[in-house]
Amino acid sequence: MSTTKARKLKQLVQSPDLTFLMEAHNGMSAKIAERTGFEAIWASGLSISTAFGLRDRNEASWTQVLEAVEFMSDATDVPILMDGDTGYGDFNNVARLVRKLCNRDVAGVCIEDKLFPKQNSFLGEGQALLTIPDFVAKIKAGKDAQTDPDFCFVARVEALIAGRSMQEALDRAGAYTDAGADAILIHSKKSDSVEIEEFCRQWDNRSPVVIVPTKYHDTPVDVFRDLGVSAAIWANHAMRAAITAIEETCAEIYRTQSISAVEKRVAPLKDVFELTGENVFEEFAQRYSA
Ligand code: SPV
Ligand code: MG
Repeated sequence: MSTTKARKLKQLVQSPDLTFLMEAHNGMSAKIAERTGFEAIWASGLSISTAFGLRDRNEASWTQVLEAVEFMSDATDVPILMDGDTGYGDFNNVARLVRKLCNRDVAGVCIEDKLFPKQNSFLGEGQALLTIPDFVAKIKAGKDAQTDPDFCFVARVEALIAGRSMQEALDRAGAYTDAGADAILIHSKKSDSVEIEEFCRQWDNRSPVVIVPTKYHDTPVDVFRDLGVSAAIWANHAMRAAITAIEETCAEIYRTQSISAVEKRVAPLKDVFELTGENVFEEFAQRYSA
C-alpha cells in the first residue's frame, strides 16, 4: 500500500529531524512549494484570507477556506497541514472539519485555543483564550472523528501570544497532549526566541513541537534542531512575496504604459502551462480520443 499523505505528515512530525513546512495559499503556490523540495505544506489561514482580499478574522467561511485547501491538495502529492484557526465553532464543528479534511486527503489540521472569530496572533494584546476543558473537547472530538488513522491533530497553544505565563503554556500543552493531540504548536510574537527556547526546555519533548518563527526569524535553525523541535513553519512568505512581485509589476506597467520592460522578469507562459499540466495534456487526450 502506498504511503498516505497523513502517514507522511505523521512521520515528519514524529521524526527527530527538524522539518520545514512552506506556506501556500492556492494550487499554484502549493505546487511551487512542492517543486522547490518542501516535504510538507502549511495552508495558512492568514495567507488564504489575504489572497481572498479578506482579514484573518474568519471573514472567509470555513467551506471557502476548505475549497482553497482542496485545490492545494489536488495540485500536490506532499502532505498539507491546514490552519483550521479555532475550528470554526465548538467541538462539533471541529469533528465535522476533520471528517471533511480526511475526505479530501488533507493530512492534518492545526487548531488554536482562542475564540471564534479569531484574529491574527500578531494583532492586539491579551487575546482571549478558550478554557482548557473546552479546548480538550475539541481535540477529543477531532481525534474521534478522523477516518484516516494517521491524521495529525496539532494543538496550538496561544498562551504566550495572549500574555499568559510560561506555566500556563506548559499546563495547556500538557492537557492537550493528554487529550490526544499529535503535536503541540507553541506560538510566540517576540522578536527573539528566548521564550520558545524556554518552553522547549521545560516541555522536554513530551510530544512533538511545531513552531512558527515569523517574528524571531534571525534565530539560526540549528538552535531549533538542538532543542528537538519537530517542525518549523515558514508561515506567510509565499503570500508576501506575491504581494511584492505583483505590486512592483503593476507599478512598472502602469508607469511605462507597456508590458515590454517586465516581460523578462515575469514567469514565461511556457512555465505557466507547464505548472498546470498542459505539457501532459496531449498524451492524456490521445488516450481518450475516439
Ligand atoms: C497563519 O499563517 O495563518 C498562522 C500563523 O496562523 S500566524 O499568522 O503567525 O498566526
Ligand atoms: Mg492562522
